[in-house]
Amino acid sequence: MNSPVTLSRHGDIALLRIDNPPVNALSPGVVAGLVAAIDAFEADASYKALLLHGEGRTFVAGGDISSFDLPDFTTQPFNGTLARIEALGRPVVAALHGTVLGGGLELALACHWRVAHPKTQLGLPEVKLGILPGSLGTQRLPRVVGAELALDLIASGRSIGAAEARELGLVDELSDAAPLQAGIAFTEALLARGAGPRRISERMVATESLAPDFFERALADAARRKPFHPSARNIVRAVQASLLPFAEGEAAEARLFEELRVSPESKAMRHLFFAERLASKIPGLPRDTTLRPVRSVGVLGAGTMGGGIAMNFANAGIPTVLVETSQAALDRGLGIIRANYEASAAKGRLTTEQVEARMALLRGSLDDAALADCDLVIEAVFENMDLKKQVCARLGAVCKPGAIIATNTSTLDVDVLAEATGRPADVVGMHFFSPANVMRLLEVVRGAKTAPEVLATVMQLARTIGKVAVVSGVCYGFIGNRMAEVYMREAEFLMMEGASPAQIDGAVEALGMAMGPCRMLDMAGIDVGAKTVIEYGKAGGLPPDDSYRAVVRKMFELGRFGQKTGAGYYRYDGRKPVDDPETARIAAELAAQHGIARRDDIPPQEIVERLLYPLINEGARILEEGIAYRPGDIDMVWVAGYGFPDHRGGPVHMADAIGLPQIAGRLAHYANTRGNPHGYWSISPLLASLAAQGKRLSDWQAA
Ligand code: 3H9
Repeated sequence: MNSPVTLSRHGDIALLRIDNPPVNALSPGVVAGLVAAIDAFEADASYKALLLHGEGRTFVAGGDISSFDLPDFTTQPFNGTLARIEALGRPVVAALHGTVLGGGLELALACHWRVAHPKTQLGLPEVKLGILPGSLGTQRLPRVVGAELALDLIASGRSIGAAEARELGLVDELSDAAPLQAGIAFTEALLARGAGPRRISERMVATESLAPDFFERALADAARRKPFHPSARNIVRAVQASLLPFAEGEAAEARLFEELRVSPESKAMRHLFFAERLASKIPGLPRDTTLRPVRSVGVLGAGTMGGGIAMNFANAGIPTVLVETSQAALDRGLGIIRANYEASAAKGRLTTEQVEARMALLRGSLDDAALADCDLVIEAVFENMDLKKQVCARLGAVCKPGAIIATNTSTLDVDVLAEATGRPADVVGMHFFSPANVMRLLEVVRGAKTAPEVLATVMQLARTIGKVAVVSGVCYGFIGNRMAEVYMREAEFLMMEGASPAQIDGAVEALGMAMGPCRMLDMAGIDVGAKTVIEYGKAGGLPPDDSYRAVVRKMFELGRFGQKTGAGYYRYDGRKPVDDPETARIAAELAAQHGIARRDDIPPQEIVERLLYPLINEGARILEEGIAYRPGDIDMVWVAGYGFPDHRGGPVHMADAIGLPQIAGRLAHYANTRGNPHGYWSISPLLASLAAQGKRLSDWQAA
């Protein structure tokens, strides 16, 4: 097999080319190729310099993440090669372009000189994988930019542009030329002026401006802000070790890296890296499916959802029209959008010009006819089947042929809505999550008749607007809300049995959930949640059980709509939720009404199991019914849409970590101890069978 690394000659310069598509990741083959190339370079004294460059769209985007799980994985061969590169007695230049990330930047830092295309992005994003730069990034970067900035860059994982890198001395020169040409010109100029090797490892980290307790405070800060991510703490320790002699820092980094590589947190986050990329691939849909152009978007409904949805497109530079039924509603919707943008500007995230440019892309109308020219129209009216059917029928008539019609329903039957348009092939579900301009998840609901190019177009568009798109089949609540339904069911039963919202939320927040179920629904709106339950009841979906979601229905009746009305499950002191005796009273009253026994000592472990195990069980049903294509899609939905902790890798990954026999055993336990009314605790056949075979849910594949 051809090596992904080749060495060729250009006059006196040895050209080392890395060609490992798609991103030139440092696979074992690339590392072996680097070793062979360095051997060849060392053996040929006629070369005056070595120039490294990457073929294709980028230099090197990092270590090969898929190799980190190999049983014999070690950074040693690569790190040893970096030491050899840096030690070479003739100048070594890296010509950078694309995304110079992780091990790619570490490779560049081992070279003596760096020239970059102005569009190059440079960074050490390992923290996003729950690890730290393991090939001397934590040691060389502080020697160039100082410990403070190095810690900021490594701990955040953010990239910087080439111009900033040039100012910081990370890059020596910028060049618009193609990377190889830029590298050759730079190296020839170096040789002409007789410049030789320069080694970062021989420098000292500047410490003059560093506060004496800098690392102590940084460590405390990491522990407080990222309690679930050991990488945050190890990164501080590794950067601190850069103050030691290089070899000692190197040893510290290697130990801290290895600790993280084998940690469950990093495994979970690496799983999510690949799950996110896999989610965009749709079985049976060829990559080259023709896309429909989307140059303009219409959004019907300028409420919280509609406004947030419109912002996504304005942010991506796509002109968007918002249609409402009254001028007041339209003014209000556009006013909220402007206020959101201005809040971002006040925080320095947008300039005033950007605010105005985005607002200029948005226009309002009271007339459906304004939607006639749009390539994509998304309806975002209230979650009510009759209303949505009427709206879909109107859109079917008004939208131009070839336009895509999307519904933002969060639970309703997309096939019914698709038929209502009279052109079901053009219809798809685009379920945004609130706040729609912030949350990364987009559930794309594939109807029975959705045309392949409609699906492919929407998946591509999701990328354009920065969303993680996951395809779901049609069912009540799709992937996310269907699972959330059983989670909320148990939250409410626990409340009626005597647990407070703070106890319920606290139990799962202690695992790292961004927000427990009660705070989540209070924020999304109790009214929204209750109407969904009521609609589901009308459609015949609810179990014949009056105690089912009795709390949310009662709260709705009482006008306790959550944060927006100052009270829901909690009472609100500004935005701060506080336990409300009124909730306890309502829960106790409902318990008495429905004959539910009360306890005042429900342990956190029971709360966790009763919230999460039914949710996992429902996930298994979703897989066996083919609603989700793969287990990782479920994990992405929960991490990107519901604040499920990334260090647990999503509910499916977490279930496998706990062990399916344990989950199945506890579901059976609750069925025995609580009775199994309406099949609440019945185990999904898939979960039961995988548990019995000692298999994992993650390994499951549709037949
Ligand atoms: C590291 O470097 C540790 C070191 O400190 C120590 C050890 C040396 N490995 O995202 P895309 C695949 S840790 C393996 O869709 P884009 C990806 O799965 C690493 N595979 O493209 C996908 O495959 P497929 C530090 C990788 O243009 C394809 O490439 N580096 C890797 O939207 C295209 O990816 C990072 O964390 C990899 N490192 O974005 C950078 N990277 O076609 C991670 C990509 O089969 N990568 N693939 O689905 C990224 O952030 C983005 O991929 C990048 C391109 C910005 C580069």
